[in-house]
Order: sequence, then C-alpha cells, then structure tokens
Amino acid sequence: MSEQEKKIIFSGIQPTGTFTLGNYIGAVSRWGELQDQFNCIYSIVDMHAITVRQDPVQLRQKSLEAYALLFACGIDPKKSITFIQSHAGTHAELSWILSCSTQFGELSRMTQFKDKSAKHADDINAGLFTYPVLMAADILAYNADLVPIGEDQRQHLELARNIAQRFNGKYGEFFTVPEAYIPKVGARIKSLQDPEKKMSKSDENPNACVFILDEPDVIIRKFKRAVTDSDSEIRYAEEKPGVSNLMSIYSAVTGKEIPEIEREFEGKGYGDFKLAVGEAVSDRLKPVREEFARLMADKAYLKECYMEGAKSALSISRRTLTKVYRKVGFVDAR
Ligand code: AQP
Repeated sequence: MSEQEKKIIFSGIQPTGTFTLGNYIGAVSRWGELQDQFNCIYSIVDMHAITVRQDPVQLRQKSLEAYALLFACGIDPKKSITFIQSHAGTHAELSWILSCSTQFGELSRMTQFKDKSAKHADDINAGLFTYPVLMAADILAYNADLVPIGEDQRQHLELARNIAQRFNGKYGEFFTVPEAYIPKVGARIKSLQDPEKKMSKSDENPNACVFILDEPDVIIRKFKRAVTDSDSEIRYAEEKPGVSNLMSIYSAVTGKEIPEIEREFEGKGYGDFKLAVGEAVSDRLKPVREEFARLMADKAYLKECYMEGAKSALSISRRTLTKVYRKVGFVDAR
C-alpha cells in the first residue's frame, strides 16, 4: 500500500508522570504495532497537562522523559511523526476556531471535567473545561482517520466527531470524522487496589498503580498486594472485577486468550496467579526500562528527533489551518 493510501492515525499522551501500566496496555504499547500499516502521528501533549497545576521544572523534565518513553515502547521516529504538542502552535490556533463550533452544554457533560474539577476544586480553570476542544484540534489538524485510545477517552473522541461534523455542516465538507480505535482487551485497566476505578497516574495509593519504569521487585510486590475477592477461582466475570482486571493485564502482556488463562490456572490459588502476573509484567517491561535509560543518556538525539517531529507536524497542521482560516472567512495574509 502506498503512503498516500494508508489511513492516518493520531494519538497523544500527557507528560504528567511516568506512564502507567494502563497507559501502556490501553494505548502506547499498541502505537508501535500500527506504524507499518498506517501513517502514524504521536504527540506528548504538554498543553493538556497544564490544565492541572504543574511544576515548570518537573513538566519540562517529564515531557522529555515521556518523549523518550514513546521510543522505548516501540515507536520509531523514522516511521512515525513524533513531536511535542507545544512545538506546534497550530493546535492552539485551530482549537480556538473549533471552540466556536462547540456548545457550552456538551463540554459541561464531559465526565473527565466533572471528575477533575472535583479533584482540583481550587483550580477549575477554563482550560480544564475546554480540554476536549484542544484534543479535537490535535486530531483534526491531521485529518486523522483513527485514534487509538483507552476506553476513558471515548467520550472526548465522540465530541471531536461532533465538532468535525458541525464544522463540516457550517462550512462545507472538510474534516475527516475520526473513529476511535479501542483495544478489545485492556482498554480500561483498573486500579490494583480498587478495581472499580481506572488505574491512574495520580492515585494517592502507591500500590494501586504500576508505573512502567518500576523495578521488578516493586512490580511483583504491587501485584502480590492486588485486591481480589474472597473465593479462590481464577475466572473472568463481572462479579470478580479484581481477578478479571489481573486476567486482562496477563492477557495483554502475554498475548494469551482469557479461556487459555482460565485453563492455565485451574486448581491454583490467587498467590500463584498474582505472582505469575507480576512476573509477566516485569518481563515485558524490562526492555522498555533498559531502552529508556539508554535514550535518556543521549539528549542530543532526543532533541534532533523532536525538532524533526515538530517540523513535520507543523508542515501538515499549518496546511490544514490555512484552509480552515479561508473557510471561516479570514483575510488571507499571504
Ligand atoms: N487505566 C487505563 N487503561 C487503559 N487505557 C488508559 N489510558 C489511560 N489510563 C488508562 C489511555 O492512555 C492514553 C493517555 O492518556 P492520558 O494522557 O489522558 O493519561 P492518563 O493517565 O489518563 O491521564 P492523567 O489525567 O494524567 O492521569 P490522572 O487521571 O491520574 O490525572 C489515553 O489513550 C488513555 O485512554
């Protein structure tokens, strides 16, 4: 298939901390697998990150680390455009235009806004509210066909689709209406301590979340402490959210199907199962940790890659923005 015929993929991740196992399974680990089949564009979305308070020194460091982590997780800068969002000012410009095709009411219904405003009650800023419009701009700037995300981003993607359709309705067909690309297994990895909640970087309980740079003994300890239930059967079922979560994780990192896992652990206890999950995760993440350390020791290479990535991202998104400006009736500056 020629480069022109390939579908376009866009996805982003916030540099708000080391990626969790949820980010890895639900999103980033899949991104590398898509590179040959699609034209992929991946971004470290630092502009999204500042919708909650960030320490500037930490944010700069975390952004660089997140960028290196993308490569450590299998993304190849020669195959995919890989850039830092704030290096492409076009996203913010497009976001303004799109915000004029977004209703206050639909933004008010976003569950992430409700959750985050409850969590950060002393800083319910306008950026937190308009976050999904910037996300729509990220995607629409490249006319992406598919957006690989975890289940938690489905509502935002639905909104991006509505915004694209509304813009097309007002100004004539222009934006591709993007589709969510959500994995069958692992789209919502849950907290190890409360399997009703998603695994989240900002969880206050350090045992709730596995970070992809955690050392093997830390990973195994967190799995040993994972909440299960009072029976001892390793079976995937709605009434067994803790065990089912561990089975999804095991399935995602080993490639084994759920029935195969049920057979593998038939007659065995939770202790054996949790240890096996911990070891499988730790083995899977070992090369990621090693590659990350190697990349962080070569800042010049990282800079070369993100400068190049920004150039490519800007060249595409600037073209989109110029056409959008024309469509909405702005006077041509060229
Ligand atoms: N638990 C999860 N299971 C599956 N996929 C997940 N994703 C996030 N958590 C899970 C997917 O990871 C991608 C990047 O998401 P993000 O940048 O929004 O990261 P986050 O960890 O959700 O973000 P926060 O807001 O920084 O963390 P908290 O919630 O702790 O404040 C997305 O594709 C997402 O679906």
